[in-house]
Amino acid sequence: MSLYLGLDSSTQSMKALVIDPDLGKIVASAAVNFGKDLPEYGCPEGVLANPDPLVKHSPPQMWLAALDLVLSRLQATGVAMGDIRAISGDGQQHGSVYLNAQGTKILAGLNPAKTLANQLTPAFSRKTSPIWMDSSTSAECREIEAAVGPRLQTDTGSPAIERFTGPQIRRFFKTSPAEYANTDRIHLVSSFMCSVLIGQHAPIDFGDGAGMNLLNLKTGDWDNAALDATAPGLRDKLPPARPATETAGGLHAYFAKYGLKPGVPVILWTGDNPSSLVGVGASEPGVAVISLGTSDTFFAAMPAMKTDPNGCGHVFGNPTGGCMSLICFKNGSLARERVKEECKVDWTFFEGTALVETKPGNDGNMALSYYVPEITPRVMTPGVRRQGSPDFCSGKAPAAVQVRAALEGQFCSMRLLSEWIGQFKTIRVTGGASRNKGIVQLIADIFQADVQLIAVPDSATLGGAMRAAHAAGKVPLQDLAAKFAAASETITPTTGAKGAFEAPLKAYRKFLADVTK
Ligand code: ADP
Ligand code: XUL
Repeated sequence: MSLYLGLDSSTQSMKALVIDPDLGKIVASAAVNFGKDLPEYGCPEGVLANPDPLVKHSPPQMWLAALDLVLSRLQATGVAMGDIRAISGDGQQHGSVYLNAQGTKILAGLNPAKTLANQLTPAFSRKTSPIWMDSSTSAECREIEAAVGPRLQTDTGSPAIERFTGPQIRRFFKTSPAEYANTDRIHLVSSFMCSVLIGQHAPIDFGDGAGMNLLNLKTGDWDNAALDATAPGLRDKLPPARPATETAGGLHAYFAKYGLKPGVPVILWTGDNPSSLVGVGASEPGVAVISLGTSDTFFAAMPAMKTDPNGCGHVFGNPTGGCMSLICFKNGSLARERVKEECKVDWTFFEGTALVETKPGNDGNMALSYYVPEITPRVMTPGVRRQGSPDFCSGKAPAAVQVRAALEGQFCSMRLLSEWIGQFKTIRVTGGASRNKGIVQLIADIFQADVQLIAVPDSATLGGAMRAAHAAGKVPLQDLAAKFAAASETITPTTGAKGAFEAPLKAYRKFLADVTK
């Protein structure tokens, strides 16, 4: 039997999934929720509390504790761990982990009698890891942009962006120069978790590496001007950048305690969005993907590299070769959760009542719900922006009106701000909120596209297992996509919805222009 393991180190959880390509079946899965299962780390939503709303860090030990726990839970399912032939995975993008010179030795000598978190604690030169939700680096972004100029966007795929790793590294160098000097290696979450599995420093792949403002996508190497603009001696602190199809190394003997075979190939990890591109079977151009996880993202494989004229979107490496485009909305699921709490309703209300009791356009009641600083469009001051009736604007409208406004605001913004990526007849949706049929129908109506659901909502985790089977087991990606990522259901636009969203889209275009003035 040849099994393949995918792991996903995301914002709020660590997931594991094992596939059997011969049977075309997922044979086991396990998950660890940081808030519920590891409350000792004080991160109910995966992030440490901080008095500054712009600062969002997580403890890297929490990810290590979650890796130990998810593997023991996977083993407890009774799956034949010894038949796992290769492993790959993905991490939340942009987050970074800082190791001192002891890190290399500690990784190599991992002792199965101790936990990963305990053993690696002395290896961190920066106690906490900035993650993608952080927006504290505006000054550093301006400095990097001034130094590199417009070719930062054309060559690395993005202008300088607060959550990207380069600006985060620059801020660390400026605010903690001694700790920066004491840093021997800087990893992304993805390359860090991969390094732990192999007990040595793993490369960073082109998919996740492109989220750093440091990788030249045209040469496939770190960009000297971007490195110089970020921090001194940075090239020596970064692992090499390599294609996601390469093997990082063999599994460290530490993991034999979970029944895994030491030495099985570990394929380079990538970012969660690039991994989802594979896991939803959209690694060839033509189909767009909407991922409704903690963040909402819209992405697609690109036929040719082009950058966002609005300066919000990105180009990343496609883990199967070439490039992918992406826009990310920080006020995704977490904003929907806030609206749900404020309106004292549940997800079934989002699915039915809210959208049945109101009509497209919401009688002109519009909301742009920025509970935290937003990435797309760039809005640094949080707050819900409302337009419409006096009752609605003072937050007194019925719950159904407020829920529709929040959802229409999110998905009209997504439709308008993804125009540079292209228009798509088919969109695949994934992530936790994709199980909400009300949200999915609204997406079909606003985008005027067929929306396909995939049987496996954890597409990033699945993408890791598929990439392992492809790279190490030589299983063709098309076969894997046909077996694991076929559409389970297609939702078509409601008859008559086309005209219904023309005026609201026009109004949201103006609203968005006003809030970003
Ligand atoms: P991540 O991988 O970023 O940790 P997931 O893809 O697991 O996130 O999605 C988690 C989110 O899914 C939760 O924050 C929750 O708000 C949302 N969610 C779960 N079920 C529903 C539902 N029925 N309707 C809408 N949103 C949901
Ligand atoms: C993408 C982004 C988020 C994170 C967390 O650019 O910042 O989607 O990858 O999911």
